[in-house]
Amino acid sequence: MKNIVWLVHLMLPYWRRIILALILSVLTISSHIGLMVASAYLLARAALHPPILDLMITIVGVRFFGLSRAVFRYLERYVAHDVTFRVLSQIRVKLYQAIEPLAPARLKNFRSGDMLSRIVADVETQQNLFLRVFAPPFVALLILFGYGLFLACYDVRFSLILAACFLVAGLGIPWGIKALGQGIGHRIVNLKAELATQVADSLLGITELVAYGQAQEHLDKIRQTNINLMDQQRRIARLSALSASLVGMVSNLGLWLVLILGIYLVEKGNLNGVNLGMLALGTFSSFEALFPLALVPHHLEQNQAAAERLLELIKAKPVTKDSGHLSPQSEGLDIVFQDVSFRYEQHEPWALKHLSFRIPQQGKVAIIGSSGAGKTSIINLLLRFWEYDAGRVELGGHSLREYSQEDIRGSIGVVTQRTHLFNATIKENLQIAKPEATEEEIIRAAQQARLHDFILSLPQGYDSLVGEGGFALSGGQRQRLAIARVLLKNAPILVLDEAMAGLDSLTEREVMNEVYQLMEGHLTLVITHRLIGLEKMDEILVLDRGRIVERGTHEGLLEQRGLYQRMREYLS
Ligand code: DUT
Ligand code: MG
Repeated sequence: MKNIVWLVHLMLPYWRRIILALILSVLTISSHIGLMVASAYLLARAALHPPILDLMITIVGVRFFGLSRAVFRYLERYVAHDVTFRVLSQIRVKLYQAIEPLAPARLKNFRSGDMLSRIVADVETQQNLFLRVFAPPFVALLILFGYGLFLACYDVRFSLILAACFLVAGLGIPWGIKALGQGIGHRIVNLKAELATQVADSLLGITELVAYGQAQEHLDKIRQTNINLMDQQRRIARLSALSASLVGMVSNLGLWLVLILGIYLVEKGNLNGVNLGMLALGTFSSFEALFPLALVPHHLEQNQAAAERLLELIKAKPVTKDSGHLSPQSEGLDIVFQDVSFRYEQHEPWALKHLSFRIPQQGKVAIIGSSGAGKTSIINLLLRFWEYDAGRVELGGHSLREYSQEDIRGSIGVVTQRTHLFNATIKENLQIAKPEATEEEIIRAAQQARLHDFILSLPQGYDSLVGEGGFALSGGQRQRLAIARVLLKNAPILVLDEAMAGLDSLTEREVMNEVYQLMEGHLTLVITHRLIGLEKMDEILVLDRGRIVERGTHEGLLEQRGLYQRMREYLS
């Protein structure tokens, strides 16, 4: 229920349009009733051959209702959908605002297909909320009340018949349909998510699936989920058909009851026979308001299930609190880690244990160590993607927590281990770092990353597309694009996490020299497996299982004859 309250809350700002949509909806059905009533009355009166002038008003009525019904229907659809899409866009904005701070720590447990399904399908499901859940009962009630009053002018027993039919078709049938279709709404929402997850997974891993001959198995799984989803949808279709025929039966019964009562009243002289057909047909057409009611519980269930999944994202708390207001200066930034311990999840082993080191303002520090030693974790803390459990991290003399997260990230240029390139042009991929960059700046950054010549060799130059995830480029070219990107950003702190992976030694040296020259006077943190260019470092930290096991300059470490020396020997 809580999730529906949340959705209603989002609808409240549009209450004027909502009321307008409801009024238009009532007017549409009223026009339908009016058309039937006026036509039946006209036929009955005309059969008695009255002077034509007597029929004039009714003829105008028939024309008016015939036209107004179409006009009101159009306006009602227009306004109702307008409200619906406004609410959907509200939900999308709220969702995006909630998701952004969750990345990457909280989102790693969501599968990408599932996320996609939440963002697309679950949001879209909410378009039924007003159109198929909230509006129909209101409209039905207003019609019952309005037409009930009209009938009461002739005999109150007509109104009672109408009320009884509305009660059966508006409450009884939906209740029965709900009992028959218990849980289908939930299952449909979950199966849709499952299907999206399986499809997204297979598409992302299609190369591996084909290479390992597992494509057919995956296809079978997707097919099975699809069959399950179709089963549920078929059940809904069946229930929908059943409800339509039941409501149809009730309407016909209502028609008959009104006729029988009418004939009785005409015989007793309490009702003018001319009105008989009009009352019966009017009653029959008032049941139009009842048809959408049968599936209200089903749609409500589906809306609730989808809203629950949306709220799960919206209510999730980011792992790091973004409550600081400081903004890092462009100079004088040093980084201090003081006895920092950190793990990704409780009960998991520590990724970093009692880590202490300092990188001075203009210092160059390298972190090396075996895979899984915790090198990337240090950067995750620095960028405030994760929260450290103990100790203190300082930037320019203030705790990292005192800064605004956006500003911290603004002052750190980072090449991560897994660079993401967008399926756009090379230029656009570079402009992410600096949207207002000039042509010259872009070219200079590409030259410094030793990428310019390659780009020029492409038929479209800087306007060449890099393909999905940058797959039209080689691994080393992707990496160099990432380096060019970070050079373009020109942040006071530079962090390179395995940035040179995939580059041949010669290019690596060239790029590194260029980068070091540019970073002269800035703080640089380099993570590398390759142990190239470490002579230039002020300090090298050797990490092992989350602890610093050796530290010193290149020469100092060689003299220590420890892990560093062994790693070097092994490489050479
Ligand atoms: N870890 C997690 N969850 C994550 C990321 C990492 O539990 O989301 C664990 C795996 C590993 C440890 O933390 O045991 C350290 O990981 P990190 O990525 O810091 O290792 P690395 O030194 O960067 O390794 P590599 O050289 O392979 O990149
Ligand atoms: Mg790493």
